[in-house]
Amino acid sequence: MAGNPGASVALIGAFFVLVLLSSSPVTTIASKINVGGPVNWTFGFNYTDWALKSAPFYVNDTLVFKYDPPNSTTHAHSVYLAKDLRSFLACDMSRAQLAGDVMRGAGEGFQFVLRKRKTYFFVCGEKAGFHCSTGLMRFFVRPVRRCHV
Ligand SMILES: [Cu+2]
Repeated sequence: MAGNPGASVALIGAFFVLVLLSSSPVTTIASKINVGGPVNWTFGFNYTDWALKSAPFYVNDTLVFKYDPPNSTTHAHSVYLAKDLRSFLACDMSRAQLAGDVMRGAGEGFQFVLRKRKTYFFVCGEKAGFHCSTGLMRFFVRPVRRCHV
């Protein structure tokens, strides 16, 4: 092909510029993740499964828990942090720490930022652990640091 060598060089140059642009590090914007996706924070959804499928979570990501305040048609929900794996597995609320009360999930939802690189054990604290155990309203996440290129 007897093309114009100058044009070819320009094309190759443009190609490499595009490759460089597309492979440049993505700006590290933390994500906002709606817990439970379209079903939000509700009784009977498998949140352990959801968390496994939604991993990885990153430090400074925000979890959003949406749940209606208690009324005549909906049950109350809440967000607690279980003390440790043992309390989490047993749905033992006695040492759990309140994060979002029954009113906090309204509207835009209760937002919880995963600030530390540690394991967070989230549970619904309603009905003395019944929502946690039978209602499957529990999951844990361990956020990781984003890689910086
Ligand atoms: Cu609940």
